[in-house]
Amino acid sequence: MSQRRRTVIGLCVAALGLAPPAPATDYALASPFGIRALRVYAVSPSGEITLQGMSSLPTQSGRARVDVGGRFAVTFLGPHDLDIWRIHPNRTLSLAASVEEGPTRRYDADIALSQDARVILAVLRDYSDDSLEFRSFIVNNRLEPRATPGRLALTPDLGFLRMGLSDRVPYTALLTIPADQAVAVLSVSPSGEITDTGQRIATGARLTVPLDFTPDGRWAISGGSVNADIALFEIHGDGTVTLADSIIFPIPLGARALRFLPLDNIALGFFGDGLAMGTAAFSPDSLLGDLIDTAPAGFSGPEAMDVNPAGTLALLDDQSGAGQFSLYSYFLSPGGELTPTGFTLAKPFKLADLQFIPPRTPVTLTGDANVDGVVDAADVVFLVNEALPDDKPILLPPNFANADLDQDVDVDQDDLEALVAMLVGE
Ligand SMILES: [Ca+2]
Ligand SMILES: [Ca+2]
Ligand SMILES: [Ca+2]
Repeated sequence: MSQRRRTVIGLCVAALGLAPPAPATDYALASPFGIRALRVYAVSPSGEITLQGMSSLPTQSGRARVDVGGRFAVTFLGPHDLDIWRIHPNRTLSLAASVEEGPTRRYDADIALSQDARVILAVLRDYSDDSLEFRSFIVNNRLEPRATPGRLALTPDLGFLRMGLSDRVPYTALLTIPADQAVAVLSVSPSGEITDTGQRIATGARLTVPLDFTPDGRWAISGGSVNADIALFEIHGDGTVTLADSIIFPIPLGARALRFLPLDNIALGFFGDGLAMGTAAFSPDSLLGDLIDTAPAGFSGPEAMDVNPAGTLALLDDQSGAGQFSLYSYFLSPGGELTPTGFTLAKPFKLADLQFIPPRTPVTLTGDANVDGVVDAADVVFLVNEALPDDKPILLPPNFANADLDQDVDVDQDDLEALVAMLVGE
């Protein structure tokens, strides 16, 4: 293309306002160990980290999962066992719902949120007989976790458990059983019925890193400290799961935290004993490849790390001094190179989990709940049938954005009344 023609196109693009948008500030939800408030940190495009806000109520240490639509987060082992936190448009947090009669408090537990944010799977370990109890919940449009009749009990040879939930099949749950050097495969139906498929995948490694999934739910990674820094699993369309690949890098002490990057089939990890962040290539053809790059970190064993939705920044929690922990930010290139931004934020506590909050799905047409391009009586029918019954799962983010007419991050009777008023021209 000629320079002149390129300039003309450039001018047209500028005139139409189609210049690429400036990078936006990212927000990350942080769950500290101990009984503390949840935090939201802002990370600027240059990597500067600031405390944006805190929940008004504390929660107890544990995993925090964030909805793909950026509408809510779920925490476990809280004062009421399972809490759902509404994420308001200004990124403040408020408690939306709690499971008050949750499972009896036991010491070891984990929680998984399906990739479509509709199903929560909780696992609790009972130390009296070393059994596991699984329970499922459906998240509805008022952000309430509705307990389903789905239950399952297992008594495997236990270790420190990690559980994740893929949208494949749907849904397929992977449970790492470090003591067995294995992964168990469970099946969860859209209505929350839990089945042990009986599949046990020998990994030859004690996997202790929380599972992460590609957006299509097909690939999962975990990792550990013996025989596999990264283990890659493929979840097939028929519900079977295979160990596709595993890899050890010449870095001490294995992986502590792993994430797929949203770009270019690269996985990011925190490896070693405070040694380094690293990136590794991954592709469906060649599977796990070489370590691409490393960058310095603190000197502890962090468990909290995440990548922003654009795949341009990573945030890591690590020990940084006597009794001090810091958040570190890194630039990520499309090719997987890591560069410290130079920005850190010190704090006196360690994080159990860290998750970037996905950007809010934009409203395409206010009131067009069924997303067919028009606002009419069919949207009233859709709300009445698909959104308002308490046992219906939360709408997918594009439907939810259009259906939440009053923008208070739920779809309820008020939204239905607003839609009806809009249609009759009030
Ligand atoms: Ca419609
Ligand atoms: Ca609403
Ligand atoms: Ca409301």
